[in-house]
Amino acid sequence: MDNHLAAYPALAEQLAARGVDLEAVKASLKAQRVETPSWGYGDSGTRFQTFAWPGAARNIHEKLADAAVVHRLTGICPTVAIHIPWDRPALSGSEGVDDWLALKEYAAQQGLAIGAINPNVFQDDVYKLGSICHPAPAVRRRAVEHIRECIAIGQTVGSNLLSLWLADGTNYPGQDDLRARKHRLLESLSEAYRAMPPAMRMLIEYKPFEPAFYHTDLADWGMAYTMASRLGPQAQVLVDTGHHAHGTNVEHIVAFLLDEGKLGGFHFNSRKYADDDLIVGTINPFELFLIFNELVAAAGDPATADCARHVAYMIDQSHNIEPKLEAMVQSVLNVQAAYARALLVDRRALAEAQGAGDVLGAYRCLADAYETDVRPLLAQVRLEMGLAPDPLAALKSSGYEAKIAAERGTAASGGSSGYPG
Ligand code: RM4
Ligand code: MN
Ligand code: MN
Repeated sequence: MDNHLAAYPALAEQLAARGVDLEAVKASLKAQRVETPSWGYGDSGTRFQTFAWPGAARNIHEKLADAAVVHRLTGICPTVAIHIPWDRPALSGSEGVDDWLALKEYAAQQGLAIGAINPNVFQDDVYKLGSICHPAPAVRRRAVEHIRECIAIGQTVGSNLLSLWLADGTNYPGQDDLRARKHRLLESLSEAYRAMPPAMRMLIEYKPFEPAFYHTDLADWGMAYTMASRLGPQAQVLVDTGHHAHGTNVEHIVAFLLDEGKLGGFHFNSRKYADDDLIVGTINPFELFLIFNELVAAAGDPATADCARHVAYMIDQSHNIEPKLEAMVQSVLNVQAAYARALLVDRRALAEAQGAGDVLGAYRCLADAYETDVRPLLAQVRLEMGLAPDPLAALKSSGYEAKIAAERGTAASGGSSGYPG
């Protein structure tokens, strides 16, 4: 029997003694959803090199097939975010046309649905000085048209999420007029916003630097929030956990946005230095727990429950030196563990300690939950969901990785860098 599963009865007894409603906790864990990104299944690299991985997915069909394996193992990853044009169906078929409806059907056959649509307005030569903030109207038009195409693709594939990240910014003081760029940004976003159907949400991502090094047009959550507020209720902020200056209190941003009804979603990943896109929860598991602590608290508060319920949880990672499937499953397990721990916080005791000014008593409410070994609980949840208690072991014993390595082979390493798709 699985070791963690064997430890469940003792943990259940301990948690029940702490007053935890185990059935409610397990129900929440079963209802959790995490979206995986198509680009996490393919080869990707740093600025310096892309190392080819045996069997790495080469097109959207292979990416979806791999994502389906992750969903079958974890039970909580039924949707996949796509990047346009990296995931154009035409790039995998011989017909050379994009049949998005067929792609939707292919995903459904795999037990999946297409999730967030990510326009790519950063990989064309014309975008050297920006996309929707570019000084030339013709370039802005091209970028807006691409975003509008992505909205239409979303409608065809049944996705209600438009996830926007811009590489716009400047490298040198004086290079462009900062306020003029802000006006172009709002004008372009407004056009895209008006093109969205009523059920679609625009998630606006921010990032302090890179690829631009002097200023970024959407540098932080306040700027993304301002744009989202100006646009209207269908626009919200996307928090990529790797997109902050060092020392930033990300859970505070999360709490603030939840309270304003403007937290739209996450891009989960870990970072040590910059936008490292490492496996979520590997570098900073306590921060991830504190983020989930805010989400669980907001879900339990009638004033914020609606916003909390609609938050889109997405992984945004690039796996440069690690096995893609194993990395994705590990990411999902880390997100689950953070959520499970946050569900164990004794909120009544926490509120009492806060009200009484018991500074360290309040801290210990969080520490007690964080230090609980939730692996037996998660193994039990998987058992109850009809899954293997250890998804990583199940992946290894399935032989899937060896099978795709044999079938797909290894891409020729050409010294390319960045995201070849
Ligand atoms: C950016 C950002 C976006 C992602 C691109 C590839 O840094 O995180 O979300 O789509 O990278
Ligand atoms: Mn991101
Ligand atoms: Mn990023």
